[in-house]
Amino acid sequence: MAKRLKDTLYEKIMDWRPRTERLMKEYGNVVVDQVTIGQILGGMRGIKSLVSDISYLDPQEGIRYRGYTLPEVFEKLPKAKGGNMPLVEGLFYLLLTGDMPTEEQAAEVADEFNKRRILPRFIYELIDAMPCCSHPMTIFSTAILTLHRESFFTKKYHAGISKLDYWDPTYEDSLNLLAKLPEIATYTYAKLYRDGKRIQSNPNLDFGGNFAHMMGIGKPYDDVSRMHFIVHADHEAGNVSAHTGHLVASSLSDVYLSISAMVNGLAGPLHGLANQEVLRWLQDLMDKMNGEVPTEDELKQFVWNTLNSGQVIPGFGHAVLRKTDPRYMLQREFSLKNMPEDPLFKVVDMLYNVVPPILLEQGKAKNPWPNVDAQSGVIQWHYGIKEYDFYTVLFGIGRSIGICANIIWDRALGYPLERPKSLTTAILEDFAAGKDVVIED
Ligand code: CMX
Repeated sequence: MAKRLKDTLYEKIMDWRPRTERLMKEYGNVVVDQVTIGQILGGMRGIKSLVSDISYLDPQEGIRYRGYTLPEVFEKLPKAKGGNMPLVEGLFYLLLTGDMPTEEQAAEVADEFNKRRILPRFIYELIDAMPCCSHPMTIFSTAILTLHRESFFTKKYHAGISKLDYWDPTYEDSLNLLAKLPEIATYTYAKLYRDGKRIQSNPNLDFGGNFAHMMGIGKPYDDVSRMHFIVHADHEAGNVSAHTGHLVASSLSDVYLSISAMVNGLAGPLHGLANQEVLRWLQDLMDKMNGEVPTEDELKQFVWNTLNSGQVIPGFGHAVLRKTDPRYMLQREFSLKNMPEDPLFKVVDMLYNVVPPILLEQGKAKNPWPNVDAQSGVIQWHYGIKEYDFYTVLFGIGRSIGICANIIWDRALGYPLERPKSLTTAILEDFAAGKDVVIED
C-alpha cells in the first residue's frame, strides 16, 4: 500500500529543512536584490523578497506548479471518473508534496476531504443571519473566519506544542477547511440566489463533481469546476491574496484566520474581483447593443470610452506576466471546444484581438494581454451562473488550495513573523538628495 500523504509530507519536510537552515546560517548575507525608491513607492513591484516552493511565475511563460507548466499539470494529474479534467484532490497532493500523484494518492485526499466536509450547524445559521444584500465574498470570508473556533492548531498551540510540529495541526486545519469550502460556497449561493433551496452534497463525488452537483448544474460543469479550481490555485507568493495569507499566518494566526484574510484581499477589483468586473462591463456593453454582438469598430469604441472615462479594462494587464496568461488560454481552449457559439464568448474572443493594440496605443499598461479573469466569468455565465457577484467565491475556493499548501510549508520550515521596515517620505527625499542616510536594522 502507498505511503499515507501525511507520512510522505513529513519525510519531505525533514529533507527540506536542512536546505533552508543551511541557506540561512551559511549564506544569510548573500545579496539577492536591491531596492529602488520607485519600487518602494510603486507597490514593491519586482522586489525579490519572498520564497515559495509551491509555484513560480515566469513573466513570459506563466505559472508553474511545483515545476510543471499548466498544460503539463492538466495532462499528468489523474482524471476524474467520467470527466476530462483532473481531480482537484490530485492537485492538492502535487502542491503539497511536489510529486505527481497516482490515482490511489489522489483518492486518499478525496477520502480525507470526504471525512471532513460536514459543516457545523452554526455556519448555516451564520450564513442565514447575514443581511440579504451582503456580497458573497463577505459571507464566504465571514464563514471561514467563524470556523476559527474549530482550529486544531490554536488548541495545540495553547497546550504548548513544539515549534517543529506546528505544520501538523496546520495540515489538519487545512484539510478540514478545504473540505468544507464547496459546502460554504454552494449554501451561500442557495441562500442569496435560490431562496435557500440547497442540494445536499454527495459523498461519492470528487471535489469538483460534488461542487457542480450542489450547484445543480449538469455536465460538463463538473469539469468546469475542476478546471476553475485548478487554474486559480496558486500564482506564487507576491500577489495580494497569497501574500496576505502568508503574512497573516506568519503571526501564527491559524489557517481559518489567514484564509479569511486572503479572501478579503482577493475581493478587490484589481485582483480576484476582476472576473466579476469583466461580466459587469460586458453586460453594460450588451445592454448598449440591445443584446446584439457588436462589430469590431463598436467594440473598439467601447474600449476607448472605458479608458477615456479613467477606468481600467477588466481582465487585461498583470503586475508580473508579460504575455497572454496561460490560465486564459486553457479556458479559451475549453470555450472553443464546448461553447463556441455563445454570444458572450464571441465578444470575449473579439476583445482578445481588440484590446491589446488599444492598450499598446494608450501606452500605459506594461502588459496589454488578457489575464485569467477575462475568460473565467463568461464560462460560468454560459453554464447558468448569471449572478456574477459569485464568481470571485469560485476563485477563492481554488486559491485556498494553494495558500493552504503554502502555509503548511511556512510552518514546516519555521518561517518567521514577517516584518519589513518602512521609511518616511522625508527619508526617501534624503536618499534622493544623495545624503548619507543611516538606518539601523
Ligand atoms: N486597463 C487600463 N489601464 C491599465 C490596465 C488595463 N487593463 N492595466 C494596467 N493599466 C494602467 C495602470 O492602471 C497604470 O496606470 P497609471 O500609471 O495611470 O496608474 C499603468 O497602466 C501601469 O500599470 P502596470 O504597471 O501595467 O500594471 P500594475 O502592475 O500597476 O497593475 C493590474 C496590474 C492587474 C492591477 C492592472 O493591469 C489592472 O488594473 N488590470 C485590470 C484589472 C484586472 O484584470 N485585474 C486582475 C489581475 C489578475 C488577478 O490578480 O486576478
